[in-house]
Amino acid sequence: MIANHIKPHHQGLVHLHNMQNSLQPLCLSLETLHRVKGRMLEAMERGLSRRTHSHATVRMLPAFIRSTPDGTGKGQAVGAQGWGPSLYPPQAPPPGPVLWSALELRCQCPPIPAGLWLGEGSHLFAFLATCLWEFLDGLHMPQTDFELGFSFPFSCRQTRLDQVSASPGPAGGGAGGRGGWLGSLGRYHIKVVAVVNDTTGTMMSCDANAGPCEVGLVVDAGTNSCFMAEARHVEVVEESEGRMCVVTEWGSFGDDGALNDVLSPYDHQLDQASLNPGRHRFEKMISGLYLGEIVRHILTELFSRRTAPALLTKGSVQIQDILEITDEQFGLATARRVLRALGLEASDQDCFNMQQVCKAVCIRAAGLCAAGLAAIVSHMCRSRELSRLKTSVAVDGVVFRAHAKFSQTLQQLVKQLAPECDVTLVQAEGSSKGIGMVTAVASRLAAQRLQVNQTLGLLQLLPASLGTVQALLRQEMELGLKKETNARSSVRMLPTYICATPDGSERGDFLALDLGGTNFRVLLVKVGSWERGGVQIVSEVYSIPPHVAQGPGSQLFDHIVECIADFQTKQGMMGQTLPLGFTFSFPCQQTSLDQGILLSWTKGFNASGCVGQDVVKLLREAVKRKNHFALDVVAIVNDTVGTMMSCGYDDPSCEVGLIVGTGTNACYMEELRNVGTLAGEEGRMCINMEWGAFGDNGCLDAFFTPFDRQVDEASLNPGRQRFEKLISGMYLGEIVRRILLELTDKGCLFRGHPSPKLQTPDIFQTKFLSSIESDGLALRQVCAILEELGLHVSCEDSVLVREVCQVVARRAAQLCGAAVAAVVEKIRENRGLEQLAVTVGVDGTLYKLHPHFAQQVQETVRQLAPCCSVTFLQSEDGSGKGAALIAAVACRVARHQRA
Ligand code: 0WK
Ligand code: BGC
Repeated sequence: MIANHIKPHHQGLVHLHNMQNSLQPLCLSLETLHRVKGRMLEAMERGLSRRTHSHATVRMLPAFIRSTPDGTGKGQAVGAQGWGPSLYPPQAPPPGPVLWSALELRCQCPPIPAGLWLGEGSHLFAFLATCLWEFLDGLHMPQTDFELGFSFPFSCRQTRLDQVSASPGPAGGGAGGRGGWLGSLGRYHIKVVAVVNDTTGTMMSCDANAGPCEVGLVVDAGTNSCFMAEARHVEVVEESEGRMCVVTEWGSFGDDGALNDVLSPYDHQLDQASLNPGRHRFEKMISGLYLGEIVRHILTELFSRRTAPALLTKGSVQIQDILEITDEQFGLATARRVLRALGLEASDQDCFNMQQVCKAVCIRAAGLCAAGLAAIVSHMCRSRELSRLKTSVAVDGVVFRAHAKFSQTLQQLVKQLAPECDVTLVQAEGSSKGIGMVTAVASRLAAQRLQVNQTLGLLQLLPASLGTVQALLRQEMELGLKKETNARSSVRMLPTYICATPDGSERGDFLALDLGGTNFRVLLVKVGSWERGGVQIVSEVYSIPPHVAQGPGSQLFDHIVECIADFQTKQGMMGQTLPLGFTFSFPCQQTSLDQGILLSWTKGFNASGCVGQDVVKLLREAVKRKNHFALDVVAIVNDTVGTMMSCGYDDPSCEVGLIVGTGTNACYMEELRNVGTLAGEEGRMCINMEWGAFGDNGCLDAFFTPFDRQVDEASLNPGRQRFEKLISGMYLGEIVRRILLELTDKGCLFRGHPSPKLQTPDIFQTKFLSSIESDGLALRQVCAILEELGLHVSCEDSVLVREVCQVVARRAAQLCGAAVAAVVEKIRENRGLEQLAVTVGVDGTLYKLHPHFAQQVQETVRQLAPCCSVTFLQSEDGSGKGAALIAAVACRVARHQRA
């Protein structure tokens, strides 16, 4: 496909047949290029994989650049570029120190003495430092502190954007280098913020407004490429979120023999005579340092009958000559000049043949480059699970710039080799601007990280702080248990009149209501022997609309009665009066099992005329009002108690009930002797802690961040349920939203532009946290959630939003864990045990559905209560079952008392 264009011209020294024979090995069919692309993809995978990375030929080195310019980079930075003998034609910005500020470029270009390339590395770096110093002096600027971006076009293993270890490179750059060669330079303080490969500088020099440019390609003395990979595929780095620029170092592709069937005899000759035989095989077929030698080897073969010393001299054919010779207009004249310089008196035919040879060598280089580039864009398309990828590729280097046909061939072949990708080649404005961009992006990201750490640092709790919360809760528990101090405690430690857990002898059918969580449920619970299947439940979910939850109390209880009636009708139970257990998930002061005075509403409820009332009475009054049926309420229980009972039915060592859902709370079996608000010394009683109100007396103020205060002030019950507002599902989304607004305001998110939706209270639901944090969710889906909120989202935005969600949810889980640790430690001490084994029955959507919450609670409990082995048992049937079991126990006890 590539070289079949040789037409006979004046019959010269070389027979047409010989020409075709000599150039045949350079002819690569599309099919061959597809094969090369396939092998490049495999080599890239090996480079990305932690298992095969160390011996991969295409090393896929992470560059620690996580984003490409978004047009907001600003500031002033110094760039320094050091590399081998200058290959740059006059119009390109020369190597050497540059000053970059807001797209203004100033530079200086001292030639680097060749000797320094093969000498002591420290000498080379000392030379570069001196250049920079002189350059800065030349600027006559008062400023002495500069941030520096350093383009170092050799393969480097980076551990951070500003930290590298250089491995010996091919392009004459033998000297080893370290990033630490700067610091204070006379009166200047230079902070190296970025060391970048020239491919990265090239990619970053793309104009941000020209659409995504996520690939950099250099075809100069050497050749190399980089692209923005999915971080989770770059296994050698910890980061798994967002993107990570990877420098392929594709020059060494084929060093393992993968290109043996593509290499021509000229390539082998060149390689044998090179500084590093057997290495950098791909580079030696493509880049400017070698194309001259390939041409010379072919000419040596073609003019074998007339050899001149110059023709046999290595390096006697220069890349500039080759590039000029391929020029349709002036090429033949240059060919004559070069052949004469090689000691050959050339005919027109010889010049024409020389031109064909140069074209064939360059076209093959373009073809191989296209196969490599196609592999990269296909990999990006696949790893992002896209059906079509659209990206620009920034290209730099003398071979690409000076050879018009090279870029055309490259563009055409990439289209054929990667038809699923829409690739635009963009000639880069030189990597100097790119380095400025990298430095600007690096300092922008560094500044942002500082802001983010400051903001999120407020929510990060050290083990000592969690220990303090544990101790403070214990203190409040003790206050709450004592009659004299109960009123002072923020944790009301409410007796529930539950002294025993089910013993399995309970039998019968019971009605149960479950109010106070996400859903209101009516349940029919049949309690039978284990043999007969134990407990069977039929239930129906009903909603409690906000206007009912926050309207007149009578309306709320009428609504409840309507739901019961609907349920009984559906179950064909009309006319039956079953004992009923009422799970009422709000703080109630009980004086018996079937009487509970509502102390305050919480969560989204605020029905009037209920606080201070016996809610069982309110329910009975509604039943009378509605006159649909009779009701036999035998027990009112808190959802924590219902949950403990429900789990206790399967696991008798379940003595703690925990809810982390819309609200949060816990109960546990306390020694009656410790319950100062009740008479009696023997036995135990279940205490509903109402820990949601922990801190309402100010004891937790040190832990409230400005975001927590904002959420509290905007809530239905400011100043109350402070602990709940740090932990439960009703509030976490709102805390996240307020942090996102703060970070947007600081320019760290969404380019500083919040959407109207994001400014709407309660719009960021807690379920978003669970989905955003779920491991399998690709960032693209995080973007989708945020775009739903009318936001323009970048990859980094998604990563940061996920981090905010993680920090808020982790704090909630840790605080919850500290509270559970306080409870189980209390039980252990109550019983004077060295070690306590206990089960905690848990329910609540946040605990059950958040991907990491449960595990983080358990981890915290293990740390803070090492003498307790705590099993967390998730309740399957909710607390309605528990309420029915409590009703069953109450009926059993009542029957025995009547007997
Ligand atoms: C299910 C229980 C119910 C409790 C709820 C809490 O059956 O009593 O109130 O869990 O979780 P939420 O629905 O608030 O997430
Ligand atoms: C209520 C508790 C309830 C908890 C979990 C809190 O708001 O005060 O009674 O147990 O939510 O639903």
